[in-house]
Formats: sequence, structure tokens, C-alpha cells
Amino acid sequence: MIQILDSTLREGEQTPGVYFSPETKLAIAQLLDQIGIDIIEVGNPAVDTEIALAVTNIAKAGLKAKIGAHSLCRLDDVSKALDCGVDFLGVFFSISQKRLQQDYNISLESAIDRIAEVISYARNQQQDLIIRYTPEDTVRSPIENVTAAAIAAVQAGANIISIADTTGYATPFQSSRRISGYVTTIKEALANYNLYPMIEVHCHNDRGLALANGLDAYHAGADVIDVSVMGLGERSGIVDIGELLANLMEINPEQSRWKLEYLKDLYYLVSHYSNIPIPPHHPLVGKNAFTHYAGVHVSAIAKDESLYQSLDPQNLGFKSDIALGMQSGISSISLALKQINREDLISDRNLVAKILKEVKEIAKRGTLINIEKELPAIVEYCSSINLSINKMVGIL
Ligand code: HCA
Ligand code: CU
Repeated sequence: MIQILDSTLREGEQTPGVYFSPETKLAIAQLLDQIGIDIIEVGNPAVDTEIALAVTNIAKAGLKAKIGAHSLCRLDDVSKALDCGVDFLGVFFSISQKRLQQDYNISLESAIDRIAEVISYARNQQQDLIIRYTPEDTVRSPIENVTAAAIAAVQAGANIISIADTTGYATPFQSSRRISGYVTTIKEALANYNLYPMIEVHCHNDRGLALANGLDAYHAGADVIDVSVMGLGERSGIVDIGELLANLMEINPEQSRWKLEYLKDLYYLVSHYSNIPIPPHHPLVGKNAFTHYAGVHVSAIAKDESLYQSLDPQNLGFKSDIALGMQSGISSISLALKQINREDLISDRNLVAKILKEVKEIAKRGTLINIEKELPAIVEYCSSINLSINKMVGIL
């Protein structure tokens, strides 16, 4: 069964400007746990003592999820991570030719020795630790390097190999760049050595393909997929948690174990503390995700919401809504009047037409109309004009 690793607290905190205090991290972790996330990657304890504190607190919080630390491939960093009492450790070290030559200045052999040394150290320190090794930038590294490093890592004690699309380079539409190809090839190469680690994927969104690549990997048999809330992370971030879960649940309803009704609280919490607004058109939790606007749409959903909705908002703790503006029609006004308990006015066609005209005038100024707050005043204004016109007509 597919497992989800959430990295909002690690990768997500690598979003420029984002900082979560240890208290906020705990609150986010608790919601992730309620949703049913399997692994929560909290951060790299070697980066800051406050991160070490956050990891320790969450590891002690009694959550069902496995709690993880992230670490450079260094003995003292791993040791700091293990001091936090984690269930999971992610060690990353690139074996791409470019990185080995231009950055680390070491040979592949010494890189592999170092990976094996660090992983065996972690394994010896903690027998029940789940250890993940990530050959960073996997999909731009020679596959021979990846498999050699993966074999050594698993032999040294790693349980998971993560295929990282660190720069969002993969695409399901070009065979040499498919992340699913890496899942299959790495699984087969390891199986030849009788090694059967879990395969994880970490997909960045630089080309807007993170979700597509995550699902492509899922089809190829990936065991773990990395996500974050709002897809937060370095540059354009990674796979968005809600988008992935909603899709997985539809592709495979037997796996419908996630409590999507908590997503709303999770996104609101993360958005608040990251100071990053949820885009209004964000799937599932955006303000407009279940809001219908154009007249044709509103008149159709008044009869049956499913005519313009393929998701049930109730499953996500939302209700369908309508918006008023330039694109509205008569039925929008009728529905909006119902919403403010003024059904009595719907039969007055003249008045409804005036309200619609006024709504359009306001919309042309680029102002969003709040139905609850502003429609009553618009109704009052239009009623007064309506009344005086009726009077005039009466006089004439
Ligand atoms: C990073 C890079 C990383 C690591 C992923 C992993 C990536 O920010 O350290 O350790 O599994 O995208 O490769 O996020
Ligand atoms: Cu990343």
C-alpha cells in the first residue's frame, strides 16, 4: 500500500521567507497525523538547535506517523538526528558526475564508501530505524552511479531508496526522462542482488509536473511519495498533499484511508504561519474551488451541482457557493437573494433586473461582492429606485 511522506516541515520550510516555530510545527504534525500521513519529515537537526528541539518534541508527541529527521551524509549530523529520538532518518548525497566533480571533488568510489559508512553507523546506532538514502538529483545522474550507490546503501542498512527529481526535470511524456523508468530500473537492479528496499519519489515542480510525475511513479510501483502542504519547498516546491491524496483515492478507492476533511484546517494553519496565501483557485481548498460564477454555470448548478462539479465539497468540509459580478445572470441574483433570505423578492422581475445591473456596475470597478455583507444594501438601494419608478409610472 502506498505511503505518504509529508515534508512541509523540512522541504516546506526551505521556501524563502517561511519559518515555523517548534509549537507551530507540532500543531502541523498533529493535523498531518489526523489525516493519516505515514511519515512526517520534520527537519535537519544539525541546521539549528530549534529544529532539533522541534524534531524531539514531535518524536515524543505519541503520533501514529513515523517521525523523521533529514541529514547530510555526515556522521556527526546523523548522530545529532538520532539524539532526537526519531523513527526515520533520511540521508542524502548526490552521485551525479557533475556534482562529484564540480562540487564535492571526489570519485564515485569514495562517495559510495562514505554513503555506506554513514548508513552502517546509523544502522548500528538504532536497529529499528527506518533509513532512507537519496541519491540527490537522481534523474540527472548516470543510472550506473545510482544503482551502485543504492546497492551499497541497502547493503549497509538502508530500507528505502528515494528517487529525487531535485530540479523538476522528469516528465511522463519523454521516455528517457520518466520517473517511472527510474522506479522500474532501480527496483530491477536491486532485485538482481536480492535487495528489495522500498522505493520513494521526491518530485519537484519546476515544470509544473510534480503531481503528474508522482502519479507516474505510483503507477510504476513506487512505495512512498513525498508531498507538502500547498506544495511548499525550494523554488516551485514539490507535490501538493491535497492534490495527490484526492487523486490516489480516486485511482484506488481501496486506499481511501485519508481523512480529507482535515485538509482545510491543515492548509489554513500552514498558510497562516507561512504567510503564504492559498491561491483562490487552488484545487480542493481554494476559496473558489467550489464557487460558481458565470450565469450559465449558476443556473445549471441551481438544478444540480454535479453539472459543474465532479468533486463533492462536503468531503472536504466545504459547501458550494456562488459569486456575483460581471458574469452573473438572473439566476445568480435569485440564488443570492435566497442566500440572504429574501426569496420574497425573486418574483419582482424588475427589481431582480435592477439588482443585476447594479451588481455589474460594481463589478466593473473591480470590486468583489460579498453576498452576505453587501447584497442587502444593494437590494435596499435598488428597491428604493424601483419604488420611486413604480410611483412615477403610477402617477403617469
Ligand atoms: C534538499 C534536496 C532534496 C533532498 C531530498 C531527499 C531534493 O533540499 O536537501 O533528501 O530525499 O530535492 O533532492 O530536497
Ligand atoms: Cu527537494
